[in-house]
Amino acid sequence: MRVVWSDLHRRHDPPEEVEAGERQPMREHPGRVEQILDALRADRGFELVLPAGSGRDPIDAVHDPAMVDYLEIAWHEWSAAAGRDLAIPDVFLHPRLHDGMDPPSEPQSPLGRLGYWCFETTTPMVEGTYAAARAAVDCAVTATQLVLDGGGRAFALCRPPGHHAAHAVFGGYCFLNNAAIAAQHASDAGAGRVAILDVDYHHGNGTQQIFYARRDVLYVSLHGDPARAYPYFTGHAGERGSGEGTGTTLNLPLPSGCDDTGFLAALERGLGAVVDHGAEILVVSLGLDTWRGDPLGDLALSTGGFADCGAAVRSLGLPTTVVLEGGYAVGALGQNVVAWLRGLDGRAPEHS
Ligand code: SP5
Ligand code: ZN
Repeated sequence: MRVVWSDLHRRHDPPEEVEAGERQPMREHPGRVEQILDALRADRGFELVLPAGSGRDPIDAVHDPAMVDYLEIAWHEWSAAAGRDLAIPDVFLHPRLHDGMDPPSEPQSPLGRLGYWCFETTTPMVEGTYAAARAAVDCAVTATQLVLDGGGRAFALCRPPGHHAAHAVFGGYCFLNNAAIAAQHASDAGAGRVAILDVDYHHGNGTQQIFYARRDVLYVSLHGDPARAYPYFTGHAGERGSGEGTGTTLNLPLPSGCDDTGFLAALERGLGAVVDHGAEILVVSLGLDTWRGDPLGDLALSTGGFADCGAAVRSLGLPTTVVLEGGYAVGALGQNVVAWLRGLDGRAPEHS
């Protein structure tokens, strides 16, 4: 299987994030990709390739171009105004702020502008953040193009991740929605009906929103129930899509402690929806933060469970692009990615 990666991810390396009101070391850091690369190389079953530059068009096809323009200059503008080099918003555009008044417009202040486009505090920007985010998109688009050209499967080793980035707002460690851009790229290339399967621990609010009213793109997500899990505001079972897209969003919220058996049962439901949709191509948002030792999650999947998940997705027989999302237990991240991808590749687990 081919793996598309870029070392430009290293340029996004903020030292800290603000989680639950505390500064702490950034969980979404370059070591994640280094660990995965080591495991992929050791396996010898993967061919590492670099991305082609895909330009702005596939990005502007899913995001507000004004947000992308902003991301390009955000760090420079904010850091100059704030006199600091780690850009984290301290004010946010809340939807009720303008109740009973004219709708908001983009603020003129650089300090206000960051909170207009970003929705939370765990998504700091540094000077190289935009370059890294663009390279992650290039990885996703290149991997999808490999799948469109040759069938089969490819893995986009994207960092920063993408599924929390919505049409016109970013957050959740995400700036540009790699998986949504991949899915739209496939659709624009004439691939037909597209399905996105999101197995990250967190609900992919951005991906859901981008395709919420679309009938041709199915979004299926397995995740920690938003009653207890970030991003809290989306991912309830009752969210099913809107307008002609009603029924092409499927949320499968999971209880704390959900193990391999419970997750695989929900995955079978999700795969059934992919089949019923008549999908001709699949994009997987692969988060490994469902692992039992992950510091951000509370599910209980094992490494062997990941192999079973990959094998279950393989059984669909669809051309498939797998896009990396979360996973923060860095010591186990490489083995977990390899297990999942070996399952997708139809290869036996490493130690059995
Ligand atoms: C791509 C991805 O996995 N993004 C996740 C972003 C989560 N950032 C905020 C997490 C805040 C929740 N804190 C719960 C702590 C549990 N120990
Ligand atoms: Zn996640």
